[in-house]
Amino acid sequence: MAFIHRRGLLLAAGGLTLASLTGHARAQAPAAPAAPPTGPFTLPALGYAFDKNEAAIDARTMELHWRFHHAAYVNGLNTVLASQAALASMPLDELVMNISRAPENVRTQLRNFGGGHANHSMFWEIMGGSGGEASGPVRAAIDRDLGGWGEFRNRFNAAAMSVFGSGWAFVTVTPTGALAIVTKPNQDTPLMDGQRVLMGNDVWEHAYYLRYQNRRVEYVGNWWNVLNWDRINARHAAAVAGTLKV
Ligand code: MN3
Repeated sequence: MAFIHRRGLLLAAGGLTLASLTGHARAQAPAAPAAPPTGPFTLPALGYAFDKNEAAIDARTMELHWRFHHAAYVNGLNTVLASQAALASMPLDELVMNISRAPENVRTQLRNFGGGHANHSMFWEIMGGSGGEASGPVRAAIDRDLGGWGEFRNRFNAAAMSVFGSGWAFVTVTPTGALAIVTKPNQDTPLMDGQRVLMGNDVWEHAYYLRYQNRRVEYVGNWWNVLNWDRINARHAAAVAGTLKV
C-alpha cells in the first residue's frame, strides 16, 4: 500500500497521467501473433447441426472437434503453404498424395495438417445420417470384399480398437469399387499410399472423450448409428467414376 501511495505521488509530481503510463506499457508489449492466412484452404461447413450425431457424439464434442481441432489443421496447413507457392496451388488430395516430393523441411507439417484436413473433411461428410445397415452398391461391395455386414462391422471395430494412441480406421476403395480396411496413426491417411478413402472413424481421444472417457469401444460401437449411407454410396460411385477426392 505504501508503495502504491508513493507511486501515485510521484506520478502527480511528474505530471504523468495513467493514460500515458498504460499507453507506454502497451507499446512495450510483444506484438500479437499474426492471424493465420485465410487460404488456400478453408474449414468446410458441417452441413448439419452439432446435435445431429447425438446417437453417437454429443453436440459439444462435435462443435469443439470441428470449430477448433479441424480449424487448427486448416490454419496450420495455410500457414505452411504461405511460403510454398508451388504446393499452395495443388488440390488437397494431390498435395497429400505427393508429400514425399515436397521440400523436406515442411513434410511433417504437411503430413499432419494436410492429412488432418483431409481426414476430417471426409469424417463430417459421412456422418449426419441415421445409420442402419449399408445399402446399394456399397452393401454389395461389403458383402463381396469384407465378409458381409456383420463380419464387416466386427472387422472394422476391431481395427478401430487396435489403433494404439491417436489415429484412424478407414475403408479404402479402388477405382473398381473394391473395399479394404486399414488403420493409420496420427493424421496419416491412405491417400498417402495412393489409395482413396471411402469412409473412416476418428479414434483420437478428442473425438469421444467428453462422453465416453476411456470407453473407446462404446464410441466405436455407437458410431454406426450416425453414418449416412447415401453419402457413402455417393463416395463409392465417385471412386468408380474416378472423381473421388478427399
Ligand atoms: Mn479429430
